[in-house]
Amino acid sequence: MLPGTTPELVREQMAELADLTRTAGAEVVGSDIQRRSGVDPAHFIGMGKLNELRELKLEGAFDLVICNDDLSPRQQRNLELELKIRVLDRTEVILEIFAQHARTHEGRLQVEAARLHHLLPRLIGAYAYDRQVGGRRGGVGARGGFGEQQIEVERRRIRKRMRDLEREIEQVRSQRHQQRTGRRRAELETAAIVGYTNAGKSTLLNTLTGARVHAEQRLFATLDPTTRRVDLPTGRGLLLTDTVGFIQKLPTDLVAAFRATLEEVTEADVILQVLDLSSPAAAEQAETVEKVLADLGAADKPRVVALNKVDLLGPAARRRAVAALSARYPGAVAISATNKGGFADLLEAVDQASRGDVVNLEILVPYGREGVLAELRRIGGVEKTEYVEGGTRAWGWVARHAARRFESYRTITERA
Ligand SMILES: Nc1nc2c(ncn2[C@@H]2O[C@H](COP(=O)(O)OP(=O)(O)OP(=O)(O)O)[C@@H](O)[C@H]2O)c(=O)[nH]1
Ligand SMILES: [Mg+2]
Repeated sequence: MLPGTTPELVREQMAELADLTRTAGAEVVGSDIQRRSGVDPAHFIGMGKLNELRELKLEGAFDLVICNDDLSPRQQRNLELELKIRVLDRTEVILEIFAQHARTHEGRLQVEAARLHHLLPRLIGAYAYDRQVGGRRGGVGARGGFGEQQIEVERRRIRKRMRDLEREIEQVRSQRHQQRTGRRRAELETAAIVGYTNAGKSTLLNTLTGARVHAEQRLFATLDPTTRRVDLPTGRGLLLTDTVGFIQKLPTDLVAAFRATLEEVTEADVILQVLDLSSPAAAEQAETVEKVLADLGAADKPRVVALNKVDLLGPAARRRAVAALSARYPGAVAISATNKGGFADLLEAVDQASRGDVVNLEILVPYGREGVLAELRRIGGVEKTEYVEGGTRAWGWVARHAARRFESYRTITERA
């Protein structure tokens, strides 16, 4: 624990690290926190702590050490040499989980790129490329036996693989871009569901749209984006995308590698932010999400905040939690993604936030051309209709970029 953090924050981070560790498939047998004024450049922890760990290790208490902060390649290697076991940091545990959960070609490419990027500066003798990339588990591979020359060969091989991956990921990006352009042509506004991992994003997509994205009580259940259409109360359709969750200290390697996926967030018209209100760390998680959104350049997009999992809280706890977050997010809507509580208010808020740059229309639709009105309902809104001689007069609105579709029916152009 370093100056600038509080014991509560460190405890929460350690609890989360334990969750990450279990999700990655390891068992947590103990944890320890050391208070220091600065990290030890050679070993990260102090010599006294290192000796303690060495003794515990001799007693056979553990066979893996995971550090909550990022270790430099040198610290990691020194610790491994001193303790003679695998030493990982938080980033590597997250990379491991991503590697296990990547299902699609796109997801796998991105994870591999992130892992290689992370591995390259750590390729110092103790690592074998095949174990790292070919084997299911990351971290420490075969020990010793690697001369400088061999390492250089490995380095070159990894750099080449990284260039190939970069090219493939670029292709994935342009495919995604085309898909988005295709969706744009459908003239529907888009919203991206974002939030801390395990906040309930996939559950929300599923209950709102009938999608069947895998949702689970584990971290980073979702890596690949899924887009489905949701019908707003007015009948307007909106495209909703669920994607990878955020976490504090999200490895920068991952953010860079997942650029193709995260563009779903940057390109969305609206951000639908899901917060797990039942988590004691809800406020910190919200801060993390703010940081990532700012990094992605998406912090200023129109946003709807959903305070999820209210069903897990009693009335008093619920009031307290809602009050605590409403100061930060005044228009936030309390919901339960599992039992659809609060969905009417949520959809209303999403409807308002996703109207974007709209123009009001007054159109006259001849009888027999009712499809035009249905179209206006689907991509915009109809506020009032009146049957007159010659057809139906309708007042409504539509996104500016789609207004020309109704040009030939307009009776008054540009009202506001
Ligand atoms: N009680 C309750 N549980 C919920 C609610 N929403 C989601 N959950 C549970 O929370 C867990 C995580 O839900 P997911 O939908 O997978 O969360 P996510 O945000 O998609 O998580 P990642 O994809 O892992 O980032 C699951 O076990 C859900 O059943 C809710 O409103 N109430
Ligand atoms: Mg999910």
